[in-house]
Amino acid sequence: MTNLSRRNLLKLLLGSALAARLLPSISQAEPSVAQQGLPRLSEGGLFTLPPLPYAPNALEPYIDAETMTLHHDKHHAAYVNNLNKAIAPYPDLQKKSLEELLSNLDAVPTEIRTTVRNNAGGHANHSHLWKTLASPGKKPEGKLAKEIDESFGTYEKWKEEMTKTAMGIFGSGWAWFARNKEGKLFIKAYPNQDSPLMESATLIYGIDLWEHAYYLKHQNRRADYVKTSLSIFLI
Ligand code: MN3
Repeated sequence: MTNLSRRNLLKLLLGSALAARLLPSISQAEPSVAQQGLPRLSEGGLFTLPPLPYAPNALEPYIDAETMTLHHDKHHAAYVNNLNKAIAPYPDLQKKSLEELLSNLDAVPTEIRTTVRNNAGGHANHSHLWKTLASPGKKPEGKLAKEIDESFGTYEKWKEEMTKTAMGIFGSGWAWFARNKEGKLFIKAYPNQDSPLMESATLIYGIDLWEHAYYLKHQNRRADYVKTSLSIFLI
């Protein structure tokens, strides 16, 4: 090997080592889709059901395994399947993320707009929910805890506001704690599977007020379920 080619080889090796070191920071700088951590489209243009990030019984006695299994394997799966069915004839829509679909529903053809609203919303809301249920008794920490105090007074007041919002929902819907695109925290009720993503907000924590989320365990005692939900989330 000549000196020149040895030098080139060295350069190449150093270059790839440097690239490997830089790669993690490049991937961390991905846009909002990755930050929200919502499922992306597969290469085939289909949405897929993300697996539960824990065993179905992991949150007992707070959430029973049967509810968790039905909720994820049947209800969430149905939103994914219905969304895929709706966008199947529209190759352009199959390139869009959940955020892109939901934040610009006017770009969705009228004949499937409600179906996409309900099912993309259902897919996004549930995908986020599974990731935030954990660690009983854990409270928000650090910057978010400080922001909650600034925006709502205290963590207890924030809980009261979440409870009031959740209990005020008539029929099925969600109480969402989210951050609007200006960076402000808010709590708001959404009907059906509507999502703060429709307003380009970032999801933080949602309480699913559909009866399928709690009826097996709590029956008509929605207040018990809301209290439970507020005791087991991890932000
Ligand atoms: Mn649900």
